[in-house]
Parts: sequence; structure tokens; C-alpha cells
Amino acid sequence: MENYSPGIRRIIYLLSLLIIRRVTSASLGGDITADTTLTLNGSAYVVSQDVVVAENATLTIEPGVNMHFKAGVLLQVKGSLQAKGTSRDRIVFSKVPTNTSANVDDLNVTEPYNDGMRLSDGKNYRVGRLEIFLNGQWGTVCRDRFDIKDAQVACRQLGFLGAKRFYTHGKGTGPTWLDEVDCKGIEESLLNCKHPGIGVENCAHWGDIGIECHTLHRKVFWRGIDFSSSKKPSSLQYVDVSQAYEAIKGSEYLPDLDHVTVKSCVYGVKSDNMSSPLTISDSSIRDNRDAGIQIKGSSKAITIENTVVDNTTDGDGLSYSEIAPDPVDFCSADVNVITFPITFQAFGKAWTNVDCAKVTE
Ligand SMILES: *[C@@H]1O[C@H](CO)[C@@H](O)[C@H](O)[C@H]1NC(C)=O
Ligand SMILES: *[C@@H]1O[C@H](CO)[C@@H](O)[C@H](O)[C@H]1NC(C)=O
Ligand SMILES: *[C@@H]1O[C@H](CO)[C@@H](O)[C@H](O)[C@H]1NC(C)=O
Ligand SMILES: *[C@@H]1O[C@H](CO)[C@@H](O)[C@H](O)[C@H]1NC(C)=O
Ligand SMILES: *[C@@H]1O[C@H](CO)[C@@H](O)[C@H](O)[C@H]1NC(C)=O
Ligand SMILES: *[C@@H]1O[C@H](CO)[C@@H](O)[C@H](O)[C@H]1NC(C)=O
Ligand SMILES: [Ca+2]
Ligand SMILES: [Ca+2]
Repeated sequence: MENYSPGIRRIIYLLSLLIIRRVTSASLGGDITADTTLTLNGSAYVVSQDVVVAENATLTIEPGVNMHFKAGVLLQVKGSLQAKGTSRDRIVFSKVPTNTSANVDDLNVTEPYNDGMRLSDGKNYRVGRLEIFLNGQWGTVCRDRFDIKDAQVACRQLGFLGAKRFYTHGKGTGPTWLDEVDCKGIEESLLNCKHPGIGVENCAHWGDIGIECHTLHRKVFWRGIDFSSSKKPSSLQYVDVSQAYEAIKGSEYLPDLDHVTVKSCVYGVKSDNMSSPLTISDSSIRDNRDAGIQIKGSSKAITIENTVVDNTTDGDGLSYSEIAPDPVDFCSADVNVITFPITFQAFGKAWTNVDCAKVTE
């Protein structure tokens, strides 16, 4: 494009804007390979399977858009996420609103999660012989070609975050409903995976599959926004994230957060190998369980301004790296005399309620 005059370049730019896809349907999932805008008139979006923004793509979210994620579902950003709300029209990422027939975290997890699927004869509710209910009858699934991707789909269908393992359980009764199951791993239901047909099988009940699923206490979350393989800068402004497992997760890179709230998650803002600069400003990270802001890595350019980290119930509010010998109290630390790497052993255990906003420069 360097050889064109500014006028021509502008026309090319306008043409390129016209071909950018605008998504207005309310249901979302799968790979995003073209630049895509989620418009306010399509909101709220229900995200029922993982959304992966490809390396060369940008997902733009208009102010005021709400995205409701089903349990266990992830927004993975390999390219760029541009989520810029305004003070009046914030962008909201949360779990699908409470509905006992569609959500599992309001149910007693010792009961079956799902009308059409259960785990039987296991040590606890997370493990057992996989059984499905079809044509008025409970039946089993054969171990032939059953692998971890198939287990993943079944566990998510049951309402868990994912699968730990699969094994031969055996000793089932009734029909063997499925054999040779071949899932990609993103399907909503085992029945949506490739298989030769319901009841088409050459199995004996000793080959009934069993699975063990992951769970988080008695609460099931959506998985959060993952920038671990992010290749392009992203922006999060005036955004609210809640009820995610790992709300905002990165590896070497995390986007700057401006006027962002992260609430009622397991991990708030988390990065395991930070090497790029990060600024968190005018934000609130509260009521999370295992960590508020947890950053490991070598980046020395981390700025946290006018931000509250509060009521992290089972972990540290703010921690940087793990190799520092003495934890530092974030509230009283003189940031000019501490050297990197440091650990901010911040306020915010369950029984404290310190509202400590600190400005660092
Ligand atoms: C990204 O790459 C895919 C596959 O190469 C291509 O189909 C798609 O059009 C590209 N998207 C953009 C926004 O360049
Ligand atoms: C939403 O707005 C876009 C333009 O912003 C328009 O193309 C689309 O038709 C609208 N969709 C609905 C459902 O109104
Ligand atoms: C709950 O979910 C079911 C099935 O998805 C739906 O039919 C029903 O309208 C929902 N109820 C509410 C209050 O949203
Ligand atoms: C939940 O499960 C426990 C343990 O099995 C049981 O004692 C309790 O009655 C159940 N509660 C409901 C509301 O079903
Ligand atoms: C951490 O990041 C550095 C680059 O900043 C990279 O060389 C290294 O392999 C990464 N380590 C891990 C465990 O990913
Ligand atoms: C702290 O967080 C927990 C878990 O989200 C919540 O139940 C509790 O009400 C919060 N406490 C305060 C004082 O905000
Ligand atoms: Ca398989
Ligand atoms: Ca078979």
C-alpha cells in the first residue's frame, strides 16, 4: 500500500471497512478468522462453545454489548480483542444468567446435572460410568476410539469445566447407545460428534467407558478470556468480567486494563511468564477466590494506578513473581525502594476487608 497516494489509500481503507463482517446473530461460538464486530443490536450474545480469535483476526466489541458464556466456555484471543466500552455503556462478560434448567451451579452437584446424561457407580459425582438416556432408556458408551476429546465434550455437557481422564469402567446394563465416538472437542453434546449411529455397536458391557471430570467446589464458571497465545495488542476499557475461572489470563503478554472490573472469579488477572509492560488503571479486582492480580515473570514495567484489589477470599490480592524472599504489604510498601522481582502479599483474605487503593508511578 506504500506506493499509493494518500487519497487512494483512503479509498482502499474505506473499502476494507465495508468488507469487515458485522455479526448480528445472538449466538456465538467457534473460530473467528475474519475481522468481526459484535454490534449492540445483536446483544446479548450467548456463547455456547469456545470462541477462538485467529492470529490474523480482530474481534471488536461495541460499547454496551453483553456476552453471556455457558459453563466451561473460553474466549481465546490469538489475534486481537478490542473491547472498548464507555462509562455509560460498559461491555459485560459474564456467565449465562441464572436459570436452573440451563445452569448447573444452582443445582446440587450430587444430583445428575443433565437430564440426558449421568455418571454411575463412581466414588464421587465427578467420576463414573458414562450413561446416556435415549428412547426412554439409560445406556452406555463403548470405549472403542473413545479419547480425551470425547471425554471433554461429555464432561462439559454434564456441566464441568473439562475432563481429567477416561478409563474402562464396565458392568453397565441396557443398550450400548454409542460406539466409535469421534469428537473434535468443541461439540455441545456427545450426540453431535461423529458416530456410526445410535445403538450401532459391536461392544460388550465390559468395555463401557468411564470418565472423570474437573470441577470447582460446587460452582461452575465460564473459563475466561485467554491471551496466552496473543500475537497482537488488545484493549480492554470499561469492561466488566465476572464468574469466570481465570478472568483475564496471559502468558508473556496481557492487555492494559482501564476502568475494568473483575469480580467473583477464581483467578482475576493472571499471567505466568510476563515479559511485556502492563498498566492497570482505574480498575477494581474484587471478591475473587484464589488470586486477585497474580503476575509471574520478568517484566519490570508494571504500573497499577488507582486500582482496588479487595476481598480475595482464599489467596493473595496482588502478587508479583514467586521468587522474592519477603512478601511486601501492598498497602504500606514504598514502591520507590522495592526492587524487582517483588511479591506484593496484599490485603484481602476472607476475614479482612481492607479497601486499599494505591497509586504507583
Ligand atoms: C486469516 O487467515 C485465514 C486463513 O489463512 C484467511 O482465510 C482469512 O481471510 C484471514 N483473515 C484476515 C482478516 O486476514
Ligand atoms: C444491526 O446493525 C447493523 C449495522 O450497525 C445492521 O447492518 C444490522 O442489520 C442490524 N441488525 C439488526 C438485527 O437490526
Ligand atoms: C430457562 O432455560 C430454558 C431452556 O434453555 C428456557 O426454555 C427458559 O425460558 C429459561 N427460563 C428463563 C427464566 O430464562
Ligand atoms: C444435596 O446433596 C446432599 C448430599 O447428597 C443431600 O444431603 C441434600 O439433601 C441435597 N440437597 C438438595 C436440595 O437436594
Ligand atoms: C517465557 O518467555 C520467554 C520470552 O520472554 C521465553 O523465552 C520462554 O520460553 C518463556 N517460558 C515459558 C515457560 O513459556
Ligand atoms: C467477599 O467475596 C465473597 C465471594 O465472592 C462474597 O461472598 C462476600 O460477600 C465478599 N465479602 C465482602 C465483604 O465483600
Ligand atoms: Ca474418539
Ligand atoms: Ca466398536
